[in-house]
Amino acid sequence: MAFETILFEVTNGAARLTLNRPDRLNSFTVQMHDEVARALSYVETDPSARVLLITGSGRGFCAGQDLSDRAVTPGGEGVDLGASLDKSYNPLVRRLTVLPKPVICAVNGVAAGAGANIALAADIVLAAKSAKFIQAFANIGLVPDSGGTWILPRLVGQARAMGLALTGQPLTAEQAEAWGLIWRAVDDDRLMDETNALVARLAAGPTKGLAAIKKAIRAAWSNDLDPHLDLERDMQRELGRSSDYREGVSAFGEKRAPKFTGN
Ligand code: T3D
Repeated sequence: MAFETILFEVTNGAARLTLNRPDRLNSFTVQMHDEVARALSYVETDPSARVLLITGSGRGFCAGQDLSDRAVTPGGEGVDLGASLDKSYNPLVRRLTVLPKPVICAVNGVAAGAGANIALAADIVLAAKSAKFIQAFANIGLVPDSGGTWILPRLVGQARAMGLALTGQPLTAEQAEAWGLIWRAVDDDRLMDETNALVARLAAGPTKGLAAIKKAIRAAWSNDLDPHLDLERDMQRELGRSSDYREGVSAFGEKRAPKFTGN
């Protein structure tokens, strides 16, 4: 696959997608959305890709929408940004959250606007300590999109969600970790080593079981306990028939590391 705005490879069980417009802090254009969508289609269908890593090149992770693509002037016409969300941002967030494989995001630098919320749509977020999360939307008269107004109050509570969204103030990676917005803030020079270790661990994991964990935890946002217990039962029933479960139990008994195949 040939790409111009992203880097994409699948090696050792892991798909690695790098947003690659560093001069524009990896902000999204129509072309970049198209290329990310094509890469995601590959990850969705290729069983050899058992985990997806998303990161950015250069000093930023992603500055959201490329504003130079929005030809608006103070006295001019407005634009239908809902169409952009329908076509690009919402499908991307939906696909990341339902992908039956773990999505890891390594936030290497500033994550602003939709860039912040696409990062937060990942299942595990690691960030360099120098990175910042900015709900930049209020600065340009918009509402946090890409799931921002949905995920923020759930992860950090209403008071902090309101503060972040209404002021657009940057949140440091360390504060984001302390608030429960992300998994871990790590020293900048350790980010990719720590991310790669996590990616390797998950790529060698019991893929079906990991997919079920992801699905169950995400479903918990909207389920009552009773149906959720039924969901766990149904998942466990299916996983009990998987070869990775049999391998995991056998390996435990034999005091060796399991060799999961993802089946
Ligand atoms: O439109 C729709 O489809 C609706 C959906 C919207 C989703 C959204 O994401 S809306 C929010 C869009 N994003 C922003 O408003 C963020 C804009 N950027 C910034 O506020 C700042 O750049 C940052 C806080 C992210 C980083 O600041 P700083 O000082 O570290 O870097 P900088 O100097 O501002 O940016 C570096 C370069 O990247 C600069 O270009 P230059 O001057 O070197 O030629 C800057 O213009 C460019 N850049 C940064 N963000 C964007 C961008 N260019 C286009 N679009 C951007 N979003």
